[in-house]
Amino acid sequence: MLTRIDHIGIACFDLDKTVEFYRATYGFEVFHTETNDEQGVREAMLKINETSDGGASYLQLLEPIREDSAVGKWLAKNGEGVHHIAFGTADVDTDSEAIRGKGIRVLYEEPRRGSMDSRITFLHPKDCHGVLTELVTAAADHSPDHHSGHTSEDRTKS
Ligand code: CMX
Ligand code: CO
Repeated sequence: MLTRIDHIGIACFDLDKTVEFYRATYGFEVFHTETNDEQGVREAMLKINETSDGGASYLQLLEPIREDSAVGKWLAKNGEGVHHIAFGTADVDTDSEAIRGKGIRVLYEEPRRGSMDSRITFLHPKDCHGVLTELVTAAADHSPDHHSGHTSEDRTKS
C-alpha cells in the first residue's frame, strides 16, 4: 500500500547552488547527500516532514553526473524543474508487481538501490499521464528514528 509522498525529485544543473536556494528561501536543511552512480546523479535529500506511517517526505535535488543519464538527458531537453514524484510503501516488491499486473510499465525487473539504501523502482511516465513515478521502500535503519541526520558522501556505489 502506498502511504505517503516519499519525495519529489527536482532536476538541477548545480546541486550546491540549488541546496543553497532551498536553505535561504525556505530554511530547509540537507538531511543526507550521496552520489548514486547507477542512477547517474549526485543528490541531496531535504526532509520536509515526518508522516503518519513512520516515514518522511523529502525533496530530492538531483544533479546529473553524466550527460547520458536519465536526469542529464531530461535537463538538456527541459531545463531545471520537477523530474518525478515518489510514493512510499512498506513493500515495493508487492506494490510494483500489482501495478505491473494492471498493464503499466515498471522499468526494473527487480527494485534497485535508491537514496539512503532504500529500494526503488519506476513507472513509465507515458503510462502515468506524463508523470515519471517512483515507488520507494525506505531502509529500516534510515527511518527518522535511526538516521543521524548527518550529511555523508560515503555512499557512492560503482
Ligand atoms: N517525466 C515525464 N516524461 C518524461 C520524463 C520525465 N521525467 N522523462 C522522459 N519523459 C518522456 C519524454 O518527454 C519522452 O516523451 P516524447 O516521446 O513525447 O518526447 C519520452 O518520455 C521518452 O523520453 P526520452 O527522453 O527518450 O528518455 P528515455 O526513454 O531514454 O528515458 C525514462 C525515459 C523514464 C525511461 C528514464 O528517464 C528512466 O529510466 N527513468 C528512471 C530512472 C531515473 O529517472 N533516475 C534518476 C532519479 C534517481 C532517483 O530518484 O533516485
Ligand atoms: Co527519486
